[in-house]
Amino acid sequence: MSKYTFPKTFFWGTASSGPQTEGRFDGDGKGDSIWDYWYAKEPERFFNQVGPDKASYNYKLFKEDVQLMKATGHNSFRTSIQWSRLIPNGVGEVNPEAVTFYNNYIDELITNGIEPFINLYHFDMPMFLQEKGGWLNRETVDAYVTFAKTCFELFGDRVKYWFTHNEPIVPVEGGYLYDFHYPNEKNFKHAVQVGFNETLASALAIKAYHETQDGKIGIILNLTPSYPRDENNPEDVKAAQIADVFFNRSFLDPAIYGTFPKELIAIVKELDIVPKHTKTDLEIIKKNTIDLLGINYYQPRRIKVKENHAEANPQNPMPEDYFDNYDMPGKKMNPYRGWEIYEKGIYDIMINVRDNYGNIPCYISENGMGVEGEERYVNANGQIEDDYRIEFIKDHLRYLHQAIQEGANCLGYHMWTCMDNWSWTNAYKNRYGLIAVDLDKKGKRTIKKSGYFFKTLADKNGFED
Ligand code: BGP
Repeated sequence: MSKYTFPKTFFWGTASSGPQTEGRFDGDGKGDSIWDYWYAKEPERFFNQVGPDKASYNYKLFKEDVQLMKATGHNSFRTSIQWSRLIPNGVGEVNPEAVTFYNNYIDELITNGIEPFINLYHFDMPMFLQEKGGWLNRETVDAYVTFAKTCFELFGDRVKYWFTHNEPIVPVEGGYLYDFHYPNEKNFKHAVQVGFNETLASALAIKAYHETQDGKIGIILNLTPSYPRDENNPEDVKAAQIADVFFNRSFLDPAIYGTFPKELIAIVKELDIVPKHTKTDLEIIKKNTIDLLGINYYQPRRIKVKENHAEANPQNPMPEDYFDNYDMPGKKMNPYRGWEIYEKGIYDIMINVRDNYGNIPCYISENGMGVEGEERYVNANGQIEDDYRIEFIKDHLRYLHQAIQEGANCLGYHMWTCMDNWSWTNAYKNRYGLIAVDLDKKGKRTIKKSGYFFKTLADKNGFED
């Protein structure tokens, strides 16, 4: 029998976000985000045409939710403050209903012994700012910094773990390269500008935080280890390194070292798509780096040298002009999400951070498995028996444990997610929660088998098998 015990004070919990859980209700004063706008405009882009309007009713049910977090072993929990809820137009008036809601939610968590981790931006641009260009517009950076400062002033006395962004590469990919977020552009130049402005906004928020507050501030990145098809083929290896630069190091390097990878700089120069910036911007990015790294891990990236040149269009360059994705035979898949499951990736990320990023304090800020049709696993007592999720957790934790044994500075493990929630255009297709949400019964909650497993895991600070 093997025993996996994690460090004392390890963070056990889950992550979620405001737009995916809260919902919108009469009198709450929330303004439109890009999601409210896009859903109203093109509901058919969302699975079963379900929008973000009710989400998981967390705005109404947060007290019950905190009790359920306790029942499932949480000592910490992440959510995000919706910018368009706190400041409905993105700039200007603060919404008093939002202040009351977030104060009550944060206080409820703390009273129940759950450390709140708060993220500032989770894909949810206020529509008012998007109309003026969103992250393409430098004014959005200033508006974001004001939003961040407002959050620190209002909640910083109690919240000691802050994050500037969740997965900042995703708005770049979804909104400006691959058409899965509003504004659905395919424009590499814009994509690069958006990424740069997000990085600058993050550094400015970190600066403001360190000047006035005493907790920790970081960023949450979805790291997708980039594996070459053939490790002995230098061309495959080079292609995998370029994919790593685009999708991981583009945010990881500035977050930790305050600089952009030289390979990335060379490519944007070659393509003449260097983002607009000043010398001062670069100094700000250089000086204001993170205290703590959140790592979301779902899937690796398999890469081979570019073989298919036919699709490249010089008028409209794309990252894929530099590599091909490799469909590795025999890989283990989550068929519902279409993502590969590769447990050792979590270990490889940790070792990379240990060896190449100064072993900065980090934690797993998301890891999880979205499954469609979980109703078929309901037992006679109404509980979903999601043994596949329990196996998924254990399979990843064994590798995480090994990395910690080998010196990785990992402070915790958060699952995605607590309650089943609204997954952007996938809406409620794939369920990720430790707790089921019945949308036909106004969000009625039922703890899944994995929720009870997680409670034991957290109580014992590990598991045996
Ligand atoms: C991450 C996001 C989450 C969440 C999760 C699951 O990328 O931070 O917001 O949604 O992935 O992915 P999806 O909802 O696309 O299935």
